Amino acid sequence: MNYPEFTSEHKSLMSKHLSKEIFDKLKTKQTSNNYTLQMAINSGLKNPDSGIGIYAGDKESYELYQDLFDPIIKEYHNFNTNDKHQSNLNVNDLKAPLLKDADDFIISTRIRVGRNLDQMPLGPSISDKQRNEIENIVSSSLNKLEGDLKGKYFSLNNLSKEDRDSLIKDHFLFKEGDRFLEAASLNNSWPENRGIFHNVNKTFLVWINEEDQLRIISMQKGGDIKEVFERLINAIKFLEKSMSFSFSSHLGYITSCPTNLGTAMRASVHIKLPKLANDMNKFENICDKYFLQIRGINGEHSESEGGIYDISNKRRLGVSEVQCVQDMYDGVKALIEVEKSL
Ligand code: ADP
Ligand code: IOM
Repeated sequence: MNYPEFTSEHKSLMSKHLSKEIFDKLKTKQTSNNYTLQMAINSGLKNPDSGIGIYAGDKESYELYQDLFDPIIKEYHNFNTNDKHQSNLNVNDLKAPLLKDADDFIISTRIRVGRNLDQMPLGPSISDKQRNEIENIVSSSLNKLEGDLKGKYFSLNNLSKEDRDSLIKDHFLFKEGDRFLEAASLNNSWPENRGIFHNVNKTFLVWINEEDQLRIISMQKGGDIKEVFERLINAIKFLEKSMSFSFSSHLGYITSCPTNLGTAMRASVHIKLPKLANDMNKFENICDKYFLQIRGINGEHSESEGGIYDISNKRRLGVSEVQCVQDMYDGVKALIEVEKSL
């Protein structure tokens, strides 16, 4: 492979940080799972509008291709090569009383973490057999849940097209045919061994074998952020009893996309901010101040509709889970104050 010809269309952090010198140093390496630099950067090359444009195929990728991953991690998370990650899953440390008038603005709250099994390579380099094993391990553990979290696992193959579409439309299920994941080999053998577990009222969900092997999700209508966080913590603790997740003291939970390293947490609200939407400069400045990211109404790479936005924490590495949720809560509180004043 020759050094890629990046054009002004390439917006990703990968295209920004992949110099010819780094490329030449890394281009012939491969991890013990045969994951190469070419595989890692394919998504960003095929999709110039990628935000990051690079995926790890295994934990080892973050070490072997460190010359490229580290500056990307530094820029996205403000996290240095020798820094240590920290975790805090104590809900009592979160300062998030119900916001006044929250339900006039917040439509729903969702907090998810990504996880990958310790003994497996990451999604971009797992085999069909390993994907099948992961589905069996995770779904059989989830099927043992009792109480509020009790539910059922549905493999994509056993869901009708109609049911799949309606789960996607209602924001419960990952979308199909994502071109970023496709180019990262994350959609290989689609839809085999992918699926969703959910409890009866769909406040607790787990996606299996999408961008990460598990996306553990707690969500509900309205703005009770603490309740959503508490449910998520209970679910994580339950799963940790029967499986061990890939983790390092430096990078925290290991995920296929470097944006998710650390806590792998995205705490978000769907929120109506039609007045702020008319002044995107002001909107973005508040989001930057509180370390927030703005997404559209159908998740990453989608547009807003009707002045409704998906607002979430941007920092995930080097800050604890409590801090991720606190960032979102503090920022959302500030956004609501400004929206009310306009
Ligand atoms: P992820 O959150 O796992 O990074 P996406 O950004 O693609 O992935 O979002 C996945 C789905 O979750 C999308 O349908 C998105 O609209 C939905 N979603 C995200 N935040 C919320 C929320 N606060 N309330 C309801 N749905 C949400
Ligand atoms: N997490 C991942 N889907 N995303 C950051 C892709 C990208 O835009 O590069």
